[in-house]
Amino acid sequence: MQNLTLTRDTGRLSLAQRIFYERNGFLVLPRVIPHGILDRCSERFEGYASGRVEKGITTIMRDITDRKLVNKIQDILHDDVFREYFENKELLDIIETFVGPNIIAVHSMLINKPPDAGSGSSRHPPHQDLYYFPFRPADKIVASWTAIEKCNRENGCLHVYPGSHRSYDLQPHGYPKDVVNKMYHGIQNLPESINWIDVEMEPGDTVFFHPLLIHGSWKNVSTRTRKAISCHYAASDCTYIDTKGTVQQEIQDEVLAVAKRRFPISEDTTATDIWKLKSSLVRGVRSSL
Ligand SMILES: O=C(O)CCC(=O)C(=O)O
Repeated sequence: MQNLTLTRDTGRLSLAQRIFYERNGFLVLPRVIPHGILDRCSERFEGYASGRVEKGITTIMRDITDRKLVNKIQDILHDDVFREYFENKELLDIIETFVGPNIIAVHSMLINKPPDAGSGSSRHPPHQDLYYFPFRPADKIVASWTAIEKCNRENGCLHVYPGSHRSYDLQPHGYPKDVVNKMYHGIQNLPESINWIDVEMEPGDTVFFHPLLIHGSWKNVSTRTRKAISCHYAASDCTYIDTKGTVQQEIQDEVLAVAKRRFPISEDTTATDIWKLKSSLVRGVRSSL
């Protein structure tokens, strides 16, 4: 029997599925989330994007080229409609396989990806999500990303670099030279020869991936949107790290600066305080995170 270190046997994934995740750093499962939940999330997104729903702590992100286009809303864990997704029992049963029984939702978003406004800004450059997270261990963090609408190459599906969670440590990231949206940092020096796998999905299908997996999403060259809802979950016994002087310092400073501009928070607030405020216990008991 193989030594499996990234998953545990909770009876929810087969051995073959666990081995696939351990080797490749991602796993796609069909029909995890019912369409009714996705329809309600999609409608709620339109409420935030149009300003009909009071945004509160939610961040509304706009396309850098066409500011009318809302391409993402972030920090939506407090919203009862979106919580139907983030706290979905079947979803959390699967998450338990990756992070164990005590689960904190640490980062939440609904990504809209409208048809490209002409500059290529709908592309999300290749990156590792761990770059954004000031806590460890990486192996106890997992992303879930669920298609709300059909996702294919044409409307800018995710693409992944299988096995990169094992072959790459956390890489330096930064803004690429071409046009990208705010906070869309990417890895600067990737080999040209990567065999990207396109993750084409139907509504309700969900991909789970490791935070060191190198991934991005293509430009939307279709005339339709590509909506998806996503959450990162971590074991509640993960611990915060000091990012000062590391490849993560720049992005943590950016997160903190944005929060200080938006909210009346004291000068000594740290990026860790912001992450604590943004996260929410969804199963089991809270500890260090
Ligand atoms: O949904 C997308 O287009 C990209 C999402 C992604 O890679 C991320 O937010 O880390």
